[in-house]
Amino acid sequence: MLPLRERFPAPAVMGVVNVTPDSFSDGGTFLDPAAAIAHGLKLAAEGADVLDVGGESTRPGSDPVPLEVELERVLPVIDGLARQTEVPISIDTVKAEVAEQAIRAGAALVNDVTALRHDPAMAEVVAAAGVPVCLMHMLGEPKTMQDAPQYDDVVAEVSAFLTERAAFARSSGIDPGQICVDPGIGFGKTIDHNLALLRHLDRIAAIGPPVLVGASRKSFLGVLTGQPLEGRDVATVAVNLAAVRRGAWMLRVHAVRPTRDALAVSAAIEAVA
Ligand code: HH2
Repeated sequence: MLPLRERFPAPAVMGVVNVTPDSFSDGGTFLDPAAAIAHGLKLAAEGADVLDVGGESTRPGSDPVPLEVELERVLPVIDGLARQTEVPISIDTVKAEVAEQAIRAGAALVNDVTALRHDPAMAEVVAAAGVPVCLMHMLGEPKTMQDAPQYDDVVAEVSAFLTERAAFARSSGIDPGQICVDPGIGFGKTIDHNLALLRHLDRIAAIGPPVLVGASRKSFLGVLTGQPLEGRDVATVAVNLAAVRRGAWMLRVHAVRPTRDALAVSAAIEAVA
């Protein structure tokens, strides 16, 4: 399989399709499979390179979702999208069983916010299917991760974690070219931690694997701008342009159009001799 960087040349865009009643930014909006599929097709038409389907919220304070419930939410959406668009589908899950069934239904990437730590069977499922995997940093668990996150040096610690996880993924038989890493903006991080990771994203990129960044509509943008959730897409674009300049490869966003437009303008300027 083509390495991720060649298959999805930077800067690539991942559109979020949350099939949950409680996601922080769009919970409940797309719980009906038909609505979720229609939303995914809209994001594909707007230029998403990947559609990330998730059935379990990982917002701060959220509770885990039982296996059967998660499967019921994501499988019809993945199946429907896979039939109606060529855009590859990613499954956002920490459960090996969900990943396995999602891949059978048409998913082509696994996005694991625990970086293969939650479910001991996950690495094997990914390796056996030969699909790409995203390894994300999270301090603690969603239920408690924002209580009082502390680091001596957040960039160094997140870099060391992602380096170790990428080595673990390789040692589990996952193709090195199919691994990407993610600093996990908002996952056990204060505003200052998020900003430091974005400011020094080049150090995360220097680890080696392509870097995914998921800052879309997150609460630190609300604090910085005073905007409610629905007003954070301009701030999201600003973060994403800064991230791309520092080496981000793929941007995970709820609104694909604004990020695509900003990237087009930025690329046109950079292309001038
Ligand atoms: N953020 C969220 C979920 N999955 N995956 C990666 N790789 N990186 C992220 O930053 C990331 C992620 C949280 O955002 P969202 O899906 O909108 O909310 P929720 O978890 O509440 O469904």
